[in-house]
Amino acid sequence: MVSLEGDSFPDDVGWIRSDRLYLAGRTLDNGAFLQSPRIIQANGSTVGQDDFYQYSLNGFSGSEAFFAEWRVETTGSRDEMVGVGPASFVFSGDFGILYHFTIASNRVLFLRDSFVPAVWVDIDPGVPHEYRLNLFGEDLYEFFIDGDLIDFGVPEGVYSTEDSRIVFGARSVLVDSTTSWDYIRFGMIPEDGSEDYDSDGVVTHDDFYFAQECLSDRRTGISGGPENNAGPGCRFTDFDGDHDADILDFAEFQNLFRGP
Ligand SMILES: [Ca+2]
Ligand SMILES: [Ca+2]
Ligand SMILES: [Ca+2]
Ligand SMILES: [Ca+2]
Repeated sequence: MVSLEGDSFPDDVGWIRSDRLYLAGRTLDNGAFLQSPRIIQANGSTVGQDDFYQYSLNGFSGSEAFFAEWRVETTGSRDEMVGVGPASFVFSGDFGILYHFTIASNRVLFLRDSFVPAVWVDIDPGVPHEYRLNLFGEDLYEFFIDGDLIDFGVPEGVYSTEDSRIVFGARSVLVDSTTSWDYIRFGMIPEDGSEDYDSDGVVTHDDFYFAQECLSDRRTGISGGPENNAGPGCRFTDFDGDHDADILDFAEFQNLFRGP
């Protein structure tokens, strides 16, 4: 499992920063990684800044159950989408299969490739949203926003393969914008009820970080507490299998807990 929690710059924790001509400003703020591309004048023309990062999925190639989840908010409107802005998150690679997300303040575009219909989704502006893609080999892909299943189907092939990589970033196309990434996480989907988020076979403090998050109901996309559907990202901590993440599940977390 790889996670970028917004308290470090991506290139300090294993991501490769793309070499761009007009790099956007960036900062860390209260657990979020912020990118602030601007429209600038350069060499007599108007250009938009951008900033992109990539991470190789080589270590995950051929996974039977792979997920990526990211929580992001951006100020750029849907007008930016003509130039693949303001924010994008891409399951990329050198060959055919890909999953491509363009995210604006109030709209999301999900593309698989040019032969299948694009999926457009309106979202509430001004709040972060949680996005998640589950990939089950050749059998199934599932796309969620804030825990709601938006699109699913049979993939055109297995992802990831040896050339696969995740790419994300922000770009100004027509206007200045700010994109705030609360986190980006990806890896093997942990077993339901295992309490082992990072699938390393032991329940430790690293898993606690994610389990306690699932108990919250104060953030968009997370519905902790009894009788709520805790969503696909919290199945690992739903020990009793009733779809919620509550104190009963957490009691089992404590039983399995093996220290830091
Ligand atoms: Ca964060
Ligand atoms: Ca673990
Ligand atoms: Ca319960
Ligand atoms: Ca439960």
